[in-house]
Amino acid sequence: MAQQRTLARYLTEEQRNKGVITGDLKLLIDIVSRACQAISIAIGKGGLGGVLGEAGSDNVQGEAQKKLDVLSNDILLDANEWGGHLAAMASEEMDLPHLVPHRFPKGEYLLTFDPLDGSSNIDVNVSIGTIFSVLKCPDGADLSTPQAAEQAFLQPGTAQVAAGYAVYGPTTLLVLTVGDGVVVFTLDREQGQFILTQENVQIPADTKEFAINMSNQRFWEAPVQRYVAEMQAGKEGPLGKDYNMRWVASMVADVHRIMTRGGIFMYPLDSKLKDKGGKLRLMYEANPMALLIEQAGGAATTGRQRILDIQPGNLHQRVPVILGSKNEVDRVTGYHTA
Ligand code: AHM
Ligand code: MG
Repeated sequence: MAQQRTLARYLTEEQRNKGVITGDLKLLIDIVSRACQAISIAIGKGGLGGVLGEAGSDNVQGEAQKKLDVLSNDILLDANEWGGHLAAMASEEMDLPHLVPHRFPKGEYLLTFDPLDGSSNIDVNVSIGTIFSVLKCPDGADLSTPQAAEQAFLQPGTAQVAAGYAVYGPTTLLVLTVGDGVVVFTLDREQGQFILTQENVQIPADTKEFAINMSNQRFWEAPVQRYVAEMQAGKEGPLGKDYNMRWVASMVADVHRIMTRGGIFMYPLDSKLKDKGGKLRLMYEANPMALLIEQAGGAATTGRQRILDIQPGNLHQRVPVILGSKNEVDRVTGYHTA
C-alpha cells in the first residue's frame, strides 16, 4: 500500500527538499492545523457539547458573536502563543492584535484568522470553516502595545507566505498554500491526522456556476447587474450558456466548491455596503482566499483591482470580492473597468 502523506510529512518535504518554508513556518502551520482539529471536534459535538447558540457579545464589527466564534478564537490563540514562531496574531473577532505574552519567546511571523467563517450556518448544521493567513513581521516593527502592532499587519496580500482554510463539512478538510500550489488534506478522525488527498489543485478557467446573495440584487452596481442578468439570460443571452446558482453563505464552502469544480463567487460592493467598503474582510477572508485561488490558477479582484495588490489601511478593512474561474472573473472585472 502506498504510504500516506501526512501534513507533517508534506511540510517537512517542502522545507527539506524544496526550501519553500522555514522550520518556524512548518511549526506554525502544524499548530494551526491542530487548532482546526480541536475546532472540528467542538463543532462535531454540537448540541451535546453545549457549543451552539449566541455568546451574548458583539465583536468589533458590531456583529453578534456565536459561542463557537468565541471558542474557536480562544482555541487558535491558546494553540499559537507558546511556540516561539509568532510575533502577534489578529482576528476578525478581536478589536486589536494579540501580542505573544512576555513569558513566551517571540518569532518572525504574524498570523491572522477568521476563526469561524459562516457563523450564520453554525446552528443549522451547514458547513463552516476557519480561514488563516501568515505574514512576515517587518524588521523593527513596534510591538510594544496592541495598538502599535496593528501597523505591522498592514501589508498587501502579495506578502503572504502561507494561507489556508479548514472546512468543517461532511469531512474536515485543510486546504493550504505555501506559495507552491494548492494542496488538500483530509482529517482522518481515528488517526487524528491530516492526510494529503489532493495536490496541484487547478480551477477550470471557464464555468457555468455562480455564487452571489441574490437578495441584495437591488443594491448592486451596474456592472454586477449586467453580468448576473447576462448569466440569467442563459443560452439565448450574450454569454451563450445556461448557468446554475449556488450560495451556501459560508465563504469557505463556496470557495471550496470553486476549488473542486470551478465557479465564480461574488460579494460585490453595493449601495448598502458602500460606507463599509464591502462585506468581507481583507485581512481575514479576501487576502487568504485570493492567494489560494490565484495559486490554483483562478483570479480574485474587487471588480476594479486585484485583491492581493490592495495596500490595507486598517486591520478590519472590508473589500468587495469577486473570485474563481479566471475567464469569468476577468469578464466581470472588465465590466467594472470598461
Ligand atoms: P462571518 O465571517 O461573520 O461568518 O461572515 C462572512 C460570511 C461569509 O462566509 C459568507 O460568504 C457571507 O458572510 C454570507 O453573507 P450573507 O449572510 O449576506 O449571505
Ligand atoms: Mg468570515
